[in-house]
Order: sequence, then C-alpha cells, then structure tokens
Amino acid sequence: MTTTLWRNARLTTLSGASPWGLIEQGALVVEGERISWVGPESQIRAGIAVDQEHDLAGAVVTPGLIDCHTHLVYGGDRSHEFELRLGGASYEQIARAGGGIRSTVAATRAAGEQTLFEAARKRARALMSEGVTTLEIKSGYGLSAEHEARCLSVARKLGHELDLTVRTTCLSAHALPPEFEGRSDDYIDAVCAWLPELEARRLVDAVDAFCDRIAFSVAQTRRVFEAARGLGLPVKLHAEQLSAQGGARLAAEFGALSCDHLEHLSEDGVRAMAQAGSVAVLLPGAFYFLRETRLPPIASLRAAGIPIAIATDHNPGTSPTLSPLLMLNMACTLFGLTPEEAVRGMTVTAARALGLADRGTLSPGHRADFAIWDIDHPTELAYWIGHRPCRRVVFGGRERSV
Ligand code: DI6
Ligand code: FE
Repeated sequence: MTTTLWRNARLTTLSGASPWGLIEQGALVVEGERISWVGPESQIRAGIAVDQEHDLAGAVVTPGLIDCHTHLVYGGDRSHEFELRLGGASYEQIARAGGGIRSTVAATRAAGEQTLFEAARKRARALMSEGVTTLEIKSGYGLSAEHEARCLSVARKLGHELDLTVRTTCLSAHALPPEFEGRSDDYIDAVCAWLPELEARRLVDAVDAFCDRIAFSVAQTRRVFEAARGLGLPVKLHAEQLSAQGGARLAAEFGALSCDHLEHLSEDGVRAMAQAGSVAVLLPGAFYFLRETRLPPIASLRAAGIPIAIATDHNPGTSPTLSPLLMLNMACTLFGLTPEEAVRGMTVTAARALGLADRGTLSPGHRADFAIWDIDHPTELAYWIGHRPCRRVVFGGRERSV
C-alpha cells in the first residue's frame, strides 16, 4: 500500500467544532484509499515513512464535493420549454399539456444506451471539474422496466469508467408514462413489480418518488416505499416542491435518508423529519430556474436541528446546471445559508443524505477524496460566480485529471 503525504495545506476538514474545522499548515497522510492521519504539519510523527510527498504551497484543501441529487441520465434537452416559460407558461401547465418530464421520457427512450452514456459522461465530467467525487444519479426518464434499467445501468457504468463514486436511485415514480394515461395506480403496481428485478441486478442503491399534485399521491408513494422496504432499500423523496402534500411525513415514517426540495414543507413535516433524522436536501437551482418565490422553511429546519444538504438537482427541465459551486452561491444568496453551512451541505451532510459514513470530511478513516483549490479561504467556494478554481482532485488516494 502506498503512503502519501500532502503537506503545507490550509485544511478545511469540516470535522470538529471549530469554524470550517480549519487547520493552517496542515498535513494529510493517505494510506491506499483512506486518510490515515490529519493534523498540523508540526505534529506529524518524526521519521514517518512516506512513498510520496506533495507540497501544496498553502492551498485550500476540502473534502471532495458530493452532489447528492441529480437526474443526470436523459436524452434531449428542454430549451424550447424554457422559452415557453419565459413567455408566461408555467411548469405545471407545460407538464399537464404533455411536455415537461414526458418530453424527456420520449427523447430518453429514443436514445440508444451509448448515446445516453456519452451525454451523461460529458455532464459528469463538468461536475467533476468543480471537485465532485461522489455523485447520486436518479432514473426517472425511462418509466418502463426496460428503459429504467437502461438508465440505471448507464449510471452504474459511469461509476465504473470515471474516477467517481456513483450512487444510483430508482425514481420510476417520477411521472406517469403515456401508455398508463388515466391509470396511475396501475403504473405504481408496475413500478413495484419491476423493482425486485432492478434490485437483483444491483442497479439500485435507494428508491425515490415525486410526490406532488402533478405526479403521485401520498398513498401511491407509500406503496412504492413499501416495495422498497420489502427489498431492504432506503428511501428518499421529492417532497413538498410545488405544493404541500404531506410527503415529508410519509417519508419520515419510512426513515427516509432525505426529503428533497421542501419549499412547501409544513411545521408538522419539520417535526416528523427531525424525529426520523432525515436530511433536508435543498435545491436552489430548481428554485431559481422556476423563479419560485416560496422559500423552504430554513429557520424551522435549523431550529429543529435538521441537517441541510445542497445539491444541483441537475435535470433538463428545472435545473439545467452543471455547477455545484454556483449552487453553493445560490444557497447563500437565495436561501440565506452561511457559506460554511452551504459547503457542509455539499460534503458532510450530502454524504449522510446518501447513507455514506466514510466520506464528507477530512478525517482518519474517511476515503481520501479531496479537492485542492486556487483560493485563499473556503468561504470563496460560495462567493465566486462562474469561476472554477478547482485545480487538483484526489479520488480514493490517487490524483485524477480534473
Ligand atoms: N422535481 C424536479 O424539479 C425535477 N423532477 C422532480 O421531481 C424536474 C424534472 C423535469 O422537469 O424533467
Ligand atoms: Fe430532482
């Protein structure tokens, strides 16, 4: 096993109680894929045997970013719909008229596996160039057993071919496919029936649903969650995004890893999430792109001690962003998070939203996934707009090309 010393860094460990967990003149010792020691360089054991040593010249080092909510695999784009919305049509109107998610479903079904893979790889690389080392990818644009399996396989393949951890989430309950028009309960039956096969093929790490008035009801979401529970799969939920449905309470009942969006979350939902220990994943890109005005209840989330994660929600309809750093900025400007809360939200807390206990901070035992930045202080990660100061990334102990 190779032992590597990364020294002379401004370590943003995000562990411990001090702001940012900052260690000036810090050093990291990496053994194989893991961090084995973190601390001030002056305290490093004399005579420690290292195979390689890197002087970082005072650069800021953070844990690799974790984008815990994306819909990265799809065909086509929706720029035309963007124009319609700018002309006054609402997202819901377009969706009800058969556009929206359904138009991406048609384009996704028409695309071959290789086309889907190449388009998603390009997007994944853009995220990686801003320091992402772990990425969640949802299905939800295939909406049939065959096409959902294809999208999830593409996501898995990205994880195998890129220096990136990919976690897959089955979001088959995203929208009603046209062949089930008027039969949404039958579609939910179908989803519950194909889930075991997807699980058996190891294509699913978690199960999600879109619980909203233009998507699925609480009762239908419950059935999907019961199927997930039967297979031992954790759940998460697109909850209270466009309207208050009580999805967060349901998700909490199933011990959800996270509830995502939450613009319309009620106080009752906040209490339920706090009790269940679910993470609140906030998605400023969708809020911005839909020009929403109703904010998620940040003060209540904070008061209840609910951990807040931030993600891109990359998707063609409501959040066509490939910039996690811009999302950190928007989490501060639009949602009022502090830069430190935002960065923790895309590292430590994002790991928790994916049920991953081995990453998200610079700590002994954690994976050696970290990013090296051309900035003076980690606050700048949330400060710059349209700047990409990520210079080097280490993934599982090995430097990858950024
Ligand atoms: N909420 C969203 O913002 C995305 N999915 C969801 O459930 C939108 C997906 C799309 O419009 O294609
Ligand atoms: Fe989403």
